[in-house]
Amino acid sequence: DQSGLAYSVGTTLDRFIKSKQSDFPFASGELSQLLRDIALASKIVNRETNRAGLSNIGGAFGQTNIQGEEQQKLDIIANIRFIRALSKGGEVCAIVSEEEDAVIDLQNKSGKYVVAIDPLDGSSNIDVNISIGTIFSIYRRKTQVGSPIQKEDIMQPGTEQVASGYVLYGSSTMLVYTTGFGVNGFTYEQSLGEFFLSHPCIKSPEDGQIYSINEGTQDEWELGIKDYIDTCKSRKYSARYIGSLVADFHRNLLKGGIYLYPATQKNPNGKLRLLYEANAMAFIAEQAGAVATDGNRRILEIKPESLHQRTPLFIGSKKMVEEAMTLASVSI
Ligand code: AHM
Ligand code: MG
Repeated sequence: DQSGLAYSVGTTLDRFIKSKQSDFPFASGELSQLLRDIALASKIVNRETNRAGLSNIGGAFGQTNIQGEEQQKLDIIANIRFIRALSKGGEVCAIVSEEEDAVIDLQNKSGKYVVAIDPLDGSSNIDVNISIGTIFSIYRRKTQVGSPIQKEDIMQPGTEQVASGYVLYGSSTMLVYTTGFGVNGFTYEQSLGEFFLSHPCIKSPEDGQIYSINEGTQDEWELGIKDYIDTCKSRKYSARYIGSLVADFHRNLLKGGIYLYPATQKNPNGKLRLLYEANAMAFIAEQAGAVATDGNRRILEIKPESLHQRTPLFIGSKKMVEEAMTLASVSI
């Protein structure tokens, strides 16, 4: 059921998740609970993000640290908040986080889900009051529930995701997610402390007129990428680059556009991480009718080899990504 339309705009996230449980006839409701846990943690991070500018003013919120410790950075706070929410919920057995070198094994005997998360993406934008985001992927563990976590539970290709999503802390805060039955977006109403369905059944325009790439590295791109960006310019497309994947992706998803992070000298495999950045966005993109590739392969089909593996990423409106890839392959 792709409609989501049986539910009027204004439905709360909780109610929406509950009503969608019938998409999984044999499910026990744990995935629903897990999504609610993530939503709760994102509300806390939203609160911290909103007052980030004040967080270094000692005692402004009665938060003076009695040990005299330095205030923690927002990305660390977000990491702690999400890990806490995911550990307490009981549905998750292991977490992969951008902020942690190793897999976090929660030693949870009943948890059947694995979560990969970038708790606060867009690090260069955190201190300067520009949109940032949280990105998450949810997998079902492959080995038996209750047994020790194995590599195969963690290193799953994106096609195995049971859900993915992002939270955008922007001019308003939004949570967008998919469980493989279309994409729905919810806007946070601060005064009520609730996410409300505001963007049911998001579909990406097939074509668009926005391109998003860090042009400072132009001299390092393969020729085809440069050809494509020159084509965008010849058509007077708009260049838009926030430097927060969530924000750039979200805008392009709604308006039509392409986001590109190719290989560069500094990042020969691209910059973005497969497990907790590219896969989540690729699942959402495909569910909305858009496309995500590393230049050769569908992002979702890449078999991960390491936890923090990077990948080039070309994602967005179908026609734009296809044209970019055609030019890229011509020049090889
Ligand atoms: P981060 O995880 O350190 O925040 O890096 C990921 C971010 C993305 O959100 C963004 O699209 C990209 O890095 C921007 O990179 P650059 O500054 O190289 O253009
Ligand atoms: Mg990141």
